[in-house]
Amino acid sequence: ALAQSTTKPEPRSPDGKRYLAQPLVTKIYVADPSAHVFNGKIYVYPSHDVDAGIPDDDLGNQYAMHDYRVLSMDRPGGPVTIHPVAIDVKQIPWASKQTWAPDAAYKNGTYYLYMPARDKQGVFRIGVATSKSPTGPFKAEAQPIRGSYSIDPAVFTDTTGESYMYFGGIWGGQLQRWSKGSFDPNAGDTDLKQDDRPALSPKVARMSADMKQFAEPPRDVQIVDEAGKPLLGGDHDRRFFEAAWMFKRAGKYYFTYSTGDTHFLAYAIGDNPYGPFRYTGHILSPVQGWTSHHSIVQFQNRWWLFYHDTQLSNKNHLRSAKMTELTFNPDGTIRLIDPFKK
Ligand code: FUB
Repeated sequence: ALAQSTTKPEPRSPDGKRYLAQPLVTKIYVADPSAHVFNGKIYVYPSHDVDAGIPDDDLGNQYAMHDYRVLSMDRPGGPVTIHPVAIDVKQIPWASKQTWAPDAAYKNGTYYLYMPARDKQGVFRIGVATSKSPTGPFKAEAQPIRGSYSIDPAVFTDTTGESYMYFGGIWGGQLQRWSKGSFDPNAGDTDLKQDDRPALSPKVARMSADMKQFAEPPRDVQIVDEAGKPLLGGDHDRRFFEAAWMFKRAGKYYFTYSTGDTHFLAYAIGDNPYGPFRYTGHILSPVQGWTSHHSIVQFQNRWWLFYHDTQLSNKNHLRSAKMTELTFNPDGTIRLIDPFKK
C-alpha cells in the first residue's frame, strides 16, 4: 500500500505562494497589530476585524470594527492568549463607529489605549482610555483628545521619558480633509490630486504629562528624499499613506508607515522625534490583501515585525496578525522582508 502522509499541506495564497509566517490567532480576525513589551511579556493591541457585509470602497467603510481585544504571549513563537473585550465602541462616549487601528502606552502604573473612531458627526478623532491592567478593561475619557483628528495613532516614548503621538491617514482616514487646518468635507475621498506638490504629511505631537492630551499643536512629520526635498504626492511607492510607527535604535529614530495604495511598508530615518526623516526604503513587500499595517518592537536583543494579511479569509476587511523577525544591515538599514517564501 502507498504510505499516506499525515502532515497537512502547507497553506498557499490564491496565486500559489507559500506564506512566510502563520497567523498569531485563528479564532478571531485581528489587524493593525501594535506590539509592546510590558513586564517582560509581549502585548499586541490590534483592530478586531468583523464582517458587517459592507462592500469595499475608497473610504474603507468595510472596516466596521466596534471593539478591541488584546493579545499576549510570553515570548516570540509562544502560545498566544486572546483576552476578553478590552473596550466596546458603546463605552466610548464620543465615538459612533469604526474603531480602527489602536496603540497603547504605559506610564506610572497606568496603561493607555489610544483609539481612533468616527465621532457622532462622522469625523475621525483619536481618544484615550485607561486601565491598571495591560489587557483592560479600559475606561474611555468623555471626549477625544483636544485637537486630534484622522486615524492610526502610534505613541512612542523616548529614552528621555517624553512621549509623542504620530498619527494620520489619507483616503478613509480623512487627512486630506484637514490640509487647510480645519475639516473640509469637500476635500475629496482620496488624496489632493496634486502629484507635483509635497505629499500630505503625517502629524506628531508631544503628549501631556498625564498622557491624555497633546502638549502642543500637532506638526507635520516631514519625509524627505536623498536631496532633502519633501516626497511628492505623486510618489505613491514612497509617500506616506497611513499606519505610522516609530522606534529608536542606536540613537536613530525610524519613522515607519504604509504607502497604502502601493501596499508597501516603508521607513525614513531621523535624528530626533520630530524629524525631518530621510526616506530610506521598504520594509515589507505587499502582503495578500489591500492594507498593510505593522509595528516593530525589540524583545530581548532581537527585533520583530508585526504585520497582517488576509491569508485566512481572502477578504480585505478580515485580516490576521502575524510576526516575523526584522534584521538590520551594519549601516542601520533594514533588510527588506518578503511576506512569501521563495
Ligand atoms: O483597520 C482599519 C484601517 O485599515 C487602519 O486604520 C488602517 O491603517 C488600515 O490598516
